[in-house]
Amino acid sequence: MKKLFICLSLLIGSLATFAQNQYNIIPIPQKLIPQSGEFVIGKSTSVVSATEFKDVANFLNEQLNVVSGSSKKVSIKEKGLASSSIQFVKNESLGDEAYTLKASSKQVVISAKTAKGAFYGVQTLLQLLPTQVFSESKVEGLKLSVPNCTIEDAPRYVYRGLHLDVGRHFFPVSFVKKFIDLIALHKFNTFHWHLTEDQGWRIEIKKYPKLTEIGSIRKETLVGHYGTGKYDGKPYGGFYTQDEVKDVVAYAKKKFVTIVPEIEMPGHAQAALAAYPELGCNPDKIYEVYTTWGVSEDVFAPREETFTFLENVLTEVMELFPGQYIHIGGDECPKTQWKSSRFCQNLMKREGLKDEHELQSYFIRRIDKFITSKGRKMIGWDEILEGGLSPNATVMSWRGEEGGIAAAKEGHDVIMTPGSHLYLDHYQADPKTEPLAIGGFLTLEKVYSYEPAPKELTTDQKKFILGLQGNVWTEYMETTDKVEYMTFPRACAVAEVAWSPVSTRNYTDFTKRLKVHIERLGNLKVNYAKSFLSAK
Ligand code: TNX
Repeated sequence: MKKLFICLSLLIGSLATFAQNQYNIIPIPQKLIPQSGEFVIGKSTSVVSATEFKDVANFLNEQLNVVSGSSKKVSIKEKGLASSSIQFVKNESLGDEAYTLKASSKQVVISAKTAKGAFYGVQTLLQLLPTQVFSESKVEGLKLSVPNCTIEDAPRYVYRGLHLDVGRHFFPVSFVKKFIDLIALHKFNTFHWHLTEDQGWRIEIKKYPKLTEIGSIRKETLVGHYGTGKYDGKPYGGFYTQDEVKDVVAYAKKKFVTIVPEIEMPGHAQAALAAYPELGCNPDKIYEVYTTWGVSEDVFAPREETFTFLENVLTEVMELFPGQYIHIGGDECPKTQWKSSRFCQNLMKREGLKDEHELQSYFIRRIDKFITSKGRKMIGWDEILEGGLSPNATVMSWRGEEGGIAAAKEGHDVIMTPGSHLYLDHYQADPKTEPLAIGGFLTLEKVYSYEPAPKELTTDQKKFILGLQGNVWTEYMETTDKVEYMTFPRACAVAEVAWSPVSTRNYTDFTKRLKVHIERLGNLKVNYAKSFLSAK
């Protein structure tokens, strides 16, 4: 009897493991109950949707058509169940980004309150299917089976972001779209597009054509690490036209991704000054688009002409990007030139500003006022705390968490993106065996261990932490392949920290799921890094 019991529990145990092994969803859902049996998508299966979710249902249907080589259409039905079907159902009682998914032998039902929730349900369904469902063409003999289960899911944080610096290196629209696809696949909802830098201005501004005519091209680029003093001698440039930006914004909208555009000020502005030197502290200086990495001392002067220029630029930017947030940078603004500028020193006296940090704060506050007057919200890097935080600002904490903690204590919204855990430009494995990176050392495991709600905050203060973001600075990423290599799979870990409740998170389990997930990335032709596979 005892033996039989042992045998039975072993059998049940292995069946359970078998069942568990089929659920390799990243980010892991809040609640998943495995069930026996499977739903098989076949010739007779129909995709049925409430009108509101038709586009989302189409998105799923199109992918299924690609891999199965069929040309089925989605049918619209508010209620009533077809025999073998995938159904999209409206459920008012769910949260804005939440969904439920029920897979049983006859049907899969995805319920949501919003199309966005339904879209996340689709992302989960795709990850319940064999990984070849992410292929770009028909897969012969593919059995489209979904293991039965009941899932209830919703994100932990409202802001789940991934950032891309296109200033240091420029990446074409086709890649930006692929990046957005990958953002959506991982249930991130925000793409932070870092559009201007010392080394290149990358967005067309109609009122100031020289920003791209002159500011988008540098005459050469540093070779290797800062300090080598070697340059490649090759002009480098690129920018997005406003039509391309509109196209990308529309594309992101379909994937339920909001774009946060970033226009850097008052620092990281050398490319803009190369185009319009009159906006700098020394209008007579010959400014060039920066050819080396690091922090340039050439910054905007806080003159009325500069504010007019920036307001005009931001007006065009706000017309292009409908999201609530506009990022104005604010980081790494050396004060050297402000210190030795008669204009700046006089302005400080006139405005009663006691030092140059307060002058930076004056600068940011004026921009905040402008952005707020247009019904938008301003985000800035944590330096905007120095010299007094602007009333409506959201802070992105990058120099550790201190800035975020201070801002939350003052009642400001915060997005966590500390260099220690979320800088995907740092080395992810032994630098001896890795391609050149900026420095640092950030393993997949360390990213995964990140906890965005600091102990220093009370429960009420923690509510100001809106979420987190992985940053992809591209000084050392010359190609899209390298961007993918540095971003993945670490972004998968960022996604899980942002979406999944702490109680479901476990690194060993994550890496098990990730081994399946990288097959998906492979099918999507993502050049992900494999070093985590050999990490002890
Ligand atoms: C700091 S993060 C910067 C970037 C660099 C990055 C390199 C931030 C607001 N500023 O300009 O690219 O470090 O890791």
